[in-house]
Amino acid sequence: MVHPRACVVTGGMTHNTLILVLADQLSLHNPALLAADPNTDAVLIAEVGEEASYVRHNRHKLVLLFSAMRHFAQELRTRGYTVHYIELGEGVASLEAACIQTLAVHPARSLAVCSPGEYRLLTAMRNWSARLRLPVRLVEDNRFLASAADFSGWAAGRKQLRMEYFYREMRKRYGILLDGSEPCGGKWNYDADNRTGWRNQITIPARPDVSPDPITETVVAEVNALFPNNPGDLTHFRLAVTREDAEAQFDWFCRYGLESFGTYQDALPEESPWVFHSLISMYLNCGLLEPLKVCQRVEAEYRADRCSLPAAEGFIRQILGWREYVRGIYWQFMPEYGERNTFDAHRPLPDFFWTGDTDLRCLQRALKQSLDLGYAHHIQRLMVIGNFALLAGLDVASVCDWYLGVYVDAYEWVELPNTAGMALYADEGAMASKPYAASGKYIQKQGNHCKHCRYNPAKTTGEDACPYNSLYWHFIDRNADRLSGNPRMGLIMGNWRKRDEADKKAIVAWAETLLSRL
Ligand code: FAD
Ligand code: DLZ
Repeated sequence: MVHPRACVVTGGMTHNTLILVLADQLSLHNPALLAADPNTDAVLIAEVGEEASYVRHNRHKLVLLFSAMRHFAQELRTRGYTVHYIELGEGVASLEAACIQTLAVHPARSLAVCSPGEYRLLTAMRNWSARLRLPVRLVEDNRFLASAADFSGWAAGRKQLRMEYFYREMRKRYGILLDGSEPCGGKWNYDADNRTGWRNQITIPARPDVSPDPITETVVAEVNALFPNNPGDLTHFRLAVTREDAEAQFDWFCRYGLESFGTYQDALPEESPWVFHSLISMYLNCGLLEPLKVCQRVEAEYRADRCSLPAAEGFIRQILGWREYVRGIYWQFMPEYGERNTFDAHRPLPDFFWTGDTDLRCLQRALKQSLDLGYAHHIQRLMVIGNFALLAGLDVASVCDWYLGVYVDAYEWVELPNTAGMALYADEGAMASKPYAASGKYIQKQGNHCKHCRYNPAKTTGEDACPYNSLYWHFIDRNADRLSGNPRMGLIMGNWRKRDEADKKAIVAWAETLLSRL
């Protein structure tokens, strides 16, 4: 293996364009790279302090990105590009500083960068031209299937921006799972077939690991040394850091996971942190995999009779639908979206969010794997951790920071709408038609954690009652004014109103006791 820095070209040749490639843009289809001429242009890839520490990133995420960046630099060099590479140990503070430092040694006539995924960076880059005193071109990120303008066009004049209708447009636009102009099977959505709870029905297959190569091993040592207090247990770093390995992981999923993913998408088993999920968000989000290719491969599995329609549709909906939709919501409403807080939730994050030390089994399992591995599947993020944060009224900004730091796939464009919008309903219903609030009964129905838990999901008050139960009613009670206006909450609000006053008092009082213990 060639050390990335070994190939850095030194000397004062003036490049035509210096192309900055960010850690989450590691694709040969990066539009700034596509326009490049390797004979006259050069690439800059930089590991910098500010990006590595603007939240407490999981160490798995840091290793994934830095190792993937180093491997991508190698790949570009083999394709004839000149790559200037800055490693974290060199102590460069920010992306802007990395550009200044590189341009001082390797002048260029202009700088180009694919538009960043976060509003924070975009705002900074808009000032770069003046600050760096050269033309800076922000090239639209075309690695997504809907641009911000496409989404605004779709959103214009609509009262509600529901994912389902956006998704149908995307299916039509990309000709995915269509028979002529109709959806395969006659229905757009097979969600009802994707919700089976877990009762140990089948064996969950073991996943193949990717063995760390010397570059990854070096990065693991550096990250352990430089980020001793960040979450993430690196004794088991198992992620792919190259396109080939990410594709192999996805291929494994298509062969051994996809069919059961369809059935158990919403399941909460004790037995596995991953269940039948694909584990590809981290690769899609940093450029190692491409969303359209992934959807097309899954459609091909269905067409070849290797998986059912509900499995293929259920998976494609996540990528062609949800992933594109949340990105659309982000760019549609930023920066003000980040300030919203429907329920005025400000309770500080309990310490156990950073340790996983809680005796609520489902929450403990979800928190521990999030901290240790940087991964939790969707229902753990939404209905276990997010639901707890919603019911307990945890501070929206702190919860968002936690999600942004803890997961290997987290970038604000995808994390914020999912956390503030979907999980916490902090966006006043821009995304969800009602809060995803649930009692312990939902968690019991979806999995087998309750069997291993000291709390009883059938009880609402008392030391052995599942805390989700009284917290659920406390949430309903304290937000009754706001929730009563929501037609989808009518039934539940009516049930609460009709309950015996003494019962209601006891439940609210017990929830207050639990909240005071947080
Ligand atoms: P699978 O379950 O196998 O799904 C396949 C793919 O669909 C995923 O890889 C992902 O690319 C896409 N997908 C599914 N649901 C969503 C969604 N709601 N939004 C966007 N893409 C989706 N996803 C992130 O990529 N980054 C985040 O920071 C992130 N934060 C989240 C925070 C909360 C509170 C919630 C509820 C969800 C969040 N998600 C996030 C969405 C989803 O939970 C993850 O994409 C998924 O768990 C990743 O695991 P997987 O690759 O095994 O996904
Ligand atoms: C997330 C991240 C991290 C941890 N480190 C770097 C880095 O050192 N250099 C870099 O170019 N990008 C990094 N990133 C990704 C950026 O923060 C990312 O481009 C934004 O989050 C926008 O999506």
